[in-house]
Amino acid sequence: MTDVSELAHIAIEIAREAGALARRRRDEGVEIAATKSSMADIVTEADREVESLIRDRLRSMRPEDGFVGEESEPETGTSGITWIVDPIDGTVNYAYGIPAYAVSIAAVRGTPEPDKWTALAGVVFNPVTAEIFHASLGNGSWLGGRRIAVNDAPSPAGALLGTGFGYDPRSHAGDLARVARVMPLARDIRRFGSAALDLCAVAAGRLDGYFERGLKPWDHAAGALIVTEAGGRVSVGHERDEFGRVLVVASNSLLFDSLFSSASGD
Ligand code: LIP
Repeated sequence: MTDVSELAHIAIEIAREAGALARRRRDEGVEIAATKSSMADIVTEADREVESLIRDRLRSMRPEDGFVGEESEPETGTSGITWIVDPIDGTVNYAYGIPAYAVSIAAVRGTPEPDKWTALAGVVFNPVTAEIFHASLGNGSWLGGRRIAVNDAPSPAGALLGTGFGYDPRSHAGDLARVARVMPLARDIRRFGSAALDLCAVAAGRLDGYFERGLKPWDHAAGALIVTEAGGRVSVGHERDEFGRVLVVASNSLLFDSLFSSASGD
């Protein structure tokens, strides 16, 4: 029987060390190492260095587990557990010095694909605010030592919603059309620039809901568990748009169906 609390404890310890490294490198000055899917999709030397630290720590603490990270080749383990890692989620914020980026580490059981895995533990750590969100399956969601829950008291003013836009400029018209469809539900929209922190904001009741097309498994693996363990609902879609992007929707249970329906219309 897997001790999910132990997996969360390991992820918390490593996320804190990795976050401290990311912040140190940010303070020293950030170098763009390369671009990926588009000119806007950047990777920094720190992304690579932080993921390497996380991978090394996991290899020594959990040598039989698999690994899937944003910046390095996947590795299949023998334990049935795989670590899904985004070393610095909110990379563009990080490069610009905006204090909204996070280390995201999740442990999942089964095939490491979002529609097949069972998330067991998730940690999202913002090293600038020192806020660490964490959850393990069946044990609730926490911000540090404080229990958190989604906001299930809808405001008559409407929902405060988070979203994001893809790196491919060709996808922006569709993204904006999606925002227009969702707007009748909203009092306002926030675009923080880190999916992991957006999902944690839903879990903590700082956002009523979040929707975005184009996330990768490492963007949402930890945050999605933190939402569901906080009493929320999360959908990671199967159908892909013309740019191959799936839709992620997360919110409290009261808002979910209407948000999912409006955000899915494309
Ligand atoms: C980012 C997400 C963000 C999304 C960006 C990008 P990255 O992840 O956190 O919500 O809008 O397009 O996917 O690239 O910083 O790890």
